[in-house]
Amino acid sequence: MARKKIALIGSGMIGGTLAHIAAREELGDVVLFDIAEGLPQGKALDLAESTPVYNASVSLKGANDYADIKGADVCIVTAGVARKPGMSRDDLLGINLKVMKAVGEGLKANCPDAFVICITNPLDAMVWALQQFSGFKTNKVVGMAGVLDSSRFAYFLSEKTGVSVADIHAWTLAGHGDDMVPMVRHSTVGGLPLPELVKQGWMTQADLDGIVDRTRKGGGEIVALLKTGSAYYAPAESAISMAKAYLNDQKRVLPVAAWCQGEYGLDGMYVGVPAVLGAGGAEKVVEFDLNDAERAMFAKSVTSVQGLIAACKEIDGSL
Ligand code: TXD
Repeated sequence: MARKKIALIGSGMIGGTLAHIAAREELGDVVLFDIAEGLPQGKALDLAESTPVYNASVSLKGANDYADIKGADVCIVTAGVARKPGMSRDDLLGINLKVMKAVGEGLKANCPDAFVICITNPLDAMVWALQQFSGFKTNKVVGMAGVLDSSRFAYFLSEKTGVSVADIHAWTLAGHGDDMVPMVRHSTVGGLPLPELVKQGWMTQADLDGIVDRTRKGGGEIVALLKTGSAYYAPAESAISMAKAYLNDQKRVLPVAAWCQGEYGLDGMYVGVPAVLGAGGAEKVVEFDLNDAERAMFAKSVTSVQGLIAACKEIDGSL
């Protein structure tokens, strides 16, 4: 069997980290693509020169021409601009929408069968735009945000309780904005739902509320510390877990921005929900039962995403 081909569209902080993990884990041959000349070539060469150290039998190539991603099995898209302190994810919309148009056309022409993972912000609107511009089936285009947000949630819970992250299952749903919905009732530490942990005295309700709030603002916390850009290690690891679920047909249930048609009462849009990821891409959306308060938070977040999609349509009349 030939090696798989992983195309990384955007070779900045997340793109470079993705290439590093993909090479170390021998997921396949890696093509780093960017509009900046020299950047993808330099990162690819640097990484290729590291492969003899850990005996990874993969090739890495930098490219400025979409022809080089021909036949890719997985494309992970980070192209665009990232947040600087003081910016919201939504401030990136105008610039990144144009980038999604170019990327969508490049993917359509060169790797029509690829599984596409969009990371570019504002995530839920950009994954929608990318699916529209590429014309790919909705199950083959997903967005990465929920795995990251849930991982942050799990990390904060681990820090508070002292329980290993391996025994924590945390979920966040809805849009990748500060109004995302951390699922308190559905998240567990050692099998116990979070409200039960409060009851048993593992943490106070105020502690839990603080963790939920910190999760929602987790991206901004990193931006404020780094000052020159946004998070990249955890986002890259998150997208790799999704790529592996597809490449190895793992049927993992991961929170991703998936196309919902009917599920959660939605009429054809991308938003963060748990979905089964396997060789068929996003194979099935998993529906959590939401209580009134959760449904209201979910609806608020969906309304924000719908606002961003309306803004995309206003900017680009072809959408
Ligand atoms: O959870 C999530 N989805 C996210 C999303 C978590 C963290 C960061 N998130 C977003 O990912 C962030 O707001 C950005 O929109 C993307 C990429 O973040 P990264 O930190 O990797 O940004 P960089 O380092 O600025 O890299 C972007 C690269 C840069 O090298 C540009 O030259 C390139 O994108 N770029 C392009 N490549 C190809 N084609 C076009 N048109 C293009 N325009 C810019």
